[in-house]
Amino acid sequence: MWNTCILVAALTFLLLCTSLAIQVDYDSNAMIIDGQRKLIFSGSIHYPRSTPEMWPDLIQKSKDGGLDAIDTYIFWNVHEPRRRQYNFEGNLDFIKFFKLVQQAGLYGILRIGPYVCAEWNYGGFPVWLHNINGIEFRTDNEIFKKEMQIFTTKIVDMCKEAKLFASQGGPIILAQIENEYGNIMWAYKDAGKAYVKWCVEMALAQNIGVPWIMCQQDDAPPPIINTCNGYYCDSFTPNNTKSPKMFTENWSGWFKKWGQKDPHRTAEDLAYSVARFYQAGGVLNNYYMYHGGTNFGRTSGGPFITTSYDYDAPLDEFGNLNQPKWGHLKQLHAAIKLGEKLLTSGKAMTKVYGNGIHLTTYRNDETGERFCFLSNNQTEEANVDLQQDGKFVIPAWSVSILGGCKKEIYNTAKVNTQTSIMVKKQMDNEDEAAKLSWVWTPEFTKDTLHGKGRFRARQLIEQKRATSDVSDYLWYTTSVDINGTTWNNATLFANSSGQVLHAYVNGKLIGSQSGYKFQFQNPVSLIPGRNILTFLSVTVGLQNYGEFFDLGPEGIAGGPVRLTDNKNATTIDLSSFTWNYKIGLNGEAKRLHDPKAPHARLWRTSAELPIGRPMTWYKTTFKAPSGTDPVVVDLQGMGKGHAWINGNSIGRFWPAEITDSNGCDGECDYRGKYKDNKCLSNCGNPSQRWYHVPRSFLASDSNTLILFEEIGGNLSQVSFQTVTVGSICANANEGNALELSCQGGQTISRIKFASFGDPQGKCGSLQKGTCEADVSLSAVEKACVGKESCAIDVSEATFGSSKCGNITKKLAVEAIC
Ligand SMILES: *[C@@H]1O[C@H](CO)[C@@H](O)[C@H](O)[C@H]1NC(C)=O
Ligand SMILES: *[C@@H]1O[C@H](CO)[C@@H](O)[C@H](O)[C@H]1NC(C)=O
Ligand SMILES: *[C@@H]1O[C@H](CO)[C@@H](O)[C@H](O)[C@H]1NC(C)=O
Ligand SMILES: *[C@@H]1O[C@H](CO)[C@@H](O)[C@H](O)[C@H]1NC(C)=O
Ligand SMILES: *[C@@H]1O[C@H](CO)[C@@H](O)[C@H](O)[C@H]1NC(C)=O
Ligand SMILES: *[C@@H]1O[C@H](CO)[C@@H](O)[C@H](O)[C@H]1NC(C)=O
Ligand SMILES: *[C@@H]1O[C@H](CO)[C@@H](O)[C@H](O)[C@H]1NC(C)=O
Ligand SMILES: *[C@@H]1O[C@H](CO)[C@@H](O)[C@H](O)[C@H]1NC(C)=O
Ligand SMILES: CC(=O)N[C@H]1CO[C@H](CO)[C@@H](O)[C@@H]1O
Repeated sequence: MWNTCILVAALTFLLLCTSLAIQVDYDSNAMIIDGQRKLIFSGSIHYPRSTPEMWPDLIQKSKDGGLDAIDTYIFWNVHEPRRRQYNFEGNLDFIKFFKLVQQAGLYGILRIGPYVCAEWNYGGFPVWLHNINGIEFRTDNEIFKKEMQIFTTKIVDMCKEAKLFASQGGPIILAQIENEYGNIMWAYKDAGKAYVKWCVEMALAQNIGVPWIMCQQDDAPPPIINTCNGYYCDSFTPNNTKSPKMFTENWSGWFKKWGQKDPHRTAEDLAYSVARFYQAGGVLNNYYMYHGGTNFGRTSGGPFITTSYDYDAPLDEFGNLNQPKWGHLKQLHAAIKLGEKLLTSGKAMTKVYGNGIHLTTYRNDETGERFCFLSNNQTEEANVDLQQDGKFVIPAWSVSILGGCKKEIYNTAKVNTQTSIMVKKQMDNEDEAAKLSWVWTPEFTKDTLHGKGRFRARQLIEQKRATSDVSDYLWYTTSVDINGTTWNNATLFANSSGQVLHAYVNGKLIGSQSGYKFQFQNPVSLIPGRNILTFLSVTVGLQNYGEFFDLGPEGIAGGPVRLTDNKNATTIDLSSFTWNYKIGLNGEAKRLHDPKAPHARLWRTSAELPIGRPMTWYKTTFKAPSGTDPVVVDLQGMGKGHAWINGNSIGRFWPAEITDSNGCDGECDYRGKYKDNKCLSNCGNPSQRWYHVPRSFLASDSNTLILFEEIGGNLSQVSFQTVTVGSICANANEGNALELSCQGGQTISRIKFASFGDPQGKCGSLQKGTCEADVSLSAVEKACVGKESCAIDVSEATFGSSKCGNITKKLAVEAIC
């Protein structure tokens, strides 16, 4: 009976606890949550960059990877697309996202901003905000501050209502106001300082019961915690000595722009950065990103950020494990957590050995317990003699974590996780995939090409001002009368502030150009009398970073636009002519992207499908690939435009934007400071060829893909594929276990290579060394073939003698899923 009583009491206590306040506190060495001193591993997952159907899996994989917390920004412009009209549906339901985080038993970090940067369209600001008279962003401006306060309060109130703050028993342990303002504050002078002060007061008055942070804001007054963003934050210390050391954006990789190669940050270097941070007293590390995801719709920032926001994060764009990064970090988190008690006590001593060798010892003087980090920041391996604790070899640019300061339990440069090489698989029935049958319809352009618009002005209006960013597209058109003469040798000049410009004379496309800011110049021929000039100006994501970035013009803002007759050097400045404007495409107004819209008769079936035709809509139907692996559409051959699946945007596409063919050669060396031009791949290819089609956008039977092609494309290679693990490779030293696994229910079908001895080379080109055990291949085949995952003890007990003599042997395997 007595036991039952305790049990009932304990259960009641648990039930009570779930709805009770969780106290979040901190000091310089720990986050203190309900009295427990903790180190926090956090990862950024931005809810609008995936789908609600993906969230539970992404969150679970984060937890399995050893994270304690999930961090997200809040994206103002998608939540308030029109002033005071809010949207929190579907993948904008951040409340549901945080509830799932809570259900998984993780903490949440709420980064409201509401300026977020994030390679997000206009840094998260709605464009209507820009168009309010008298407003000035991110400074001591009453109109801006009022709008920012209204939005911040709305988000805080929604969280409070859903009881999401830890102080209410919810998951959110930290909240952030503003974002990296310290980087650009100089430009706002005293008004910037007043603004920061206001941000702090406004945030504190929200009364959320958990600490507020500001990143890159070294003058943040207490109790606001200033945090660090970057590739490395080991040398960062918050100004307030009471604040914990937090790394809010440790960039796990990098984002990509149209035309740029694929960035890659190695698992070894990312682990090095994180281990160095905790070695130097770090308390909270947040991976930016842990899952990058996809810029659906027109959400990508820029200009020129790609639709994929993969970021080379531990979870790839589609939610697959990015191995070995995910597994290598999981082991790092587990290793550091072994020292959590000692690390959060803050009793640390660092001994510098010279040559970039640092030994940091955390110690409990009462019990004598110790935990060590031994780091080497040089590009050569080093031998260190720790006397009675032993001799250690520390690989170049690495950190060893030493349990009890005696035993290496982890080294950031020794990767013991499999490498998974992801592949794109054609649909089972390839014939069917090849046989996508298309219908098409031209974008109706006769109106604007004939000089008609919806409103007019005697000036060249800035694009955001004209469109409020409801579309990427803005038409500018005017006419010029050259009277009785012919200008058969003339030049059209237009000064554009970006990002893409198509120019038409008398209904004919004469040239296109793209860039940040550029001067379009093209030969033209004008007929006697009236000539019509039309420009289609296109944005590809609005700027998201920099001081006064919000004021950066887009489109043919102010021009000038000029026509020059080269024969007699006469120039007409058209800048203050009467210009007719039209916002958006006719197809957008007609909702051509929506297969449910009643336009059946618009779509043409013709034996000859137009190829390379600009301004064309295409439509096809297809069956969803079977299985659960993520789906992509391969748009190789297409030019530039926008794609929709069953009416849902999967983002802009631009396969015609090819990357530079140089700069991908050479070994990817993890050693030395990471830069975003290191370890690049995908040279000379479309910068983005595959586009994510979330499974939840698909119906089991028939689905519709609609493309708007702006510059001309060739549909013959468009197909649906799935993304899955192709081959997997792993290495493990004698005495460890080697683990392999496929995904999505696939099994290991074949062992391509296995050698227990001194194998050489890397994944894809592994080779036998000077010696190996005879049964290497057969033993691995026996353990793994036909299984989804397997583990092998790497020892002579498993393999028999390797005939290698007195060396540390290792097992290397390449298998096919
Ligand atoms: C905070 O520290 C930085 C250098 O770490 C220094 O430049 C800055 O002036 C300090 N700010 C305040 C408000 O103390
Ligand atoms: C390595 O550490 C030393 C201090 O021991 C420091 O002076 C040096 O700048 C560091 N080098 C790199 C590449 O971080
Ligand atoms: C053509 O004639 C009109 C009317 O006289 C005049 O305004 C215009 O400037 C002339 N165009 C050119 C190119 O000379
Ligand atoms: C083009 O426009 C920019 C403003 O976006 C202006 O600074 C520049 O002087 C203009 N260039 C020319 C050639 O007029
Ligand atoms: C156009 O006129 C310029 C200036 O007179 C001349 O140099 C050029 O050769 C001409 N081009 C053509 C195609 O006639
Ligand atoms: C130059 O061209 C303009 C506009 O077409 C015309 O009015 C003028 O007479 C021409 N001048 C000469 C010298 O040909
Ligand atoms: C379209 O692409 C296919 C496949 O790459 C190619 O065979 C064909 O020639 C292309 N058509 C045109 C008109 O370029
Ligand atoms: C093997 O190497 C270890 C360490 O180098 C050494 O202590 C041991 O005596 C060697 N054993 C043999 C049989 O050579
Ligand atoms: C805040 C910070 O450390 N930013 C750095 C991040 O890394 C890039 C590239 O190395 C640097 O240019 C930034 O200064």
